[in-house]
Amino acid sequence: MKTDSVLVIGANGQIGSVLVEYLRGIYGLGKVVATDIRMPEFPTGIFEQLDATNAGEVAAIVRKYGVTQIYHLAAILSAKGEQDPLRTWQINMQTYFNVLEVARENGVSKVFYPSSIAVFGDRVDALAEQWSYLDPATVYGISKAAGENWSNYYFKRYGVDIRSLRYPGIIGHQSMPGGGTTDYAVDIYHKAVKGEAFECFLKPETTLPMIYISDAMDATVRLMEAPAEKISVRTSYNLAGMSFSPQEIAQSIQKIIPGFDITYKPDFRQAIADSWPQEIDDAQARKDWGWRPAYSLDKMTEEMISELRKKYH
Ligand code: AKB
Repeated sequence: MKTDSVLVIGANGQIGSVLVEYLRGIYGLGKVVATDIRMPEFPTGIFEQLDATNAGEVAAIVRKYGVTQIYHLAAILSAKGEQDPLRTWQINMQTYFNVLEVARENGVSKVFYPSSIAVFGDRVDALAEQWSYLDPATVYGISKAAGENWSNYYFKRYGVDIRSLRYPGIIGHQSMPGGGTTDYAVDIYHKAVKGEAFECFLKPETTLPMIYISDAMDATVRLMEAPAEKISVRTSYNLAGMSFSPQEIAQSIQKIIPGFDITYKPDFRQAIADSWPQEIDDAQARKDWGWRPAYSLDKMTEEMISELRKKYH
């Protein structure tokens, strides 16, 4: 049996595929166990197929590798979740309960739970504060708000050291998101670099909180490495990178690709975006564990375009 391994559940996803490499860079190739419901085409390092809705399978992997930290990234996101609300609830909650129980029973020392800006709803106007009211409009948001409260419960009742961030929309060049409302902000760069026009499913002025993938990785590991006494929020920390609208990201792209063209055809995702705040106050994260984002919209645009040009040209 190996010991002191870090388990990533949902390793093929937008965040998981980048986080696995990031964690391997920190802890070593042999210390990070990547898992997903499907095997990737070209697995690297340790990779196990895992159906996280199956408690026995999760427990077997934890015991096989002597797992001491779990990053639980498997979830159905906001837009896709609305197509089948009950299945979304069942998958998002069952997988998390399996993680919570396996952590409690096996003395897993730390768990990372990704929450989302989707926990906020209509009661929050433009700016979401750390303790703003949570009235999520999507089943994904409801499951994340519930997961936050279960995290707090397992910490208080059983002492499981669970840490969590409310991720804004994450933008990165390495992987594609799937099923989210903020996904347009990744797709738009791919279209721009390929020289294609982009049809946006949100209105031009819809401002949402977003973060660049490098900042998201830094925040995640910074939170997980912080001394326990610095963690004052055991539900989930607000996290901010930047906020922008589709027309602002298009203008940022046009500074580098002047001929880039965007059109707008809002669909059902507009209502989801309208229920979310435009800005996030992350003062508590800054105070408790020294969080600071490094990327502005233009800095992110420069890096996204330069990385995607390497991929497509
Ligand atoms: C989504 O759009 O559903 C996600 C999120 C903000 O959690 N990217």
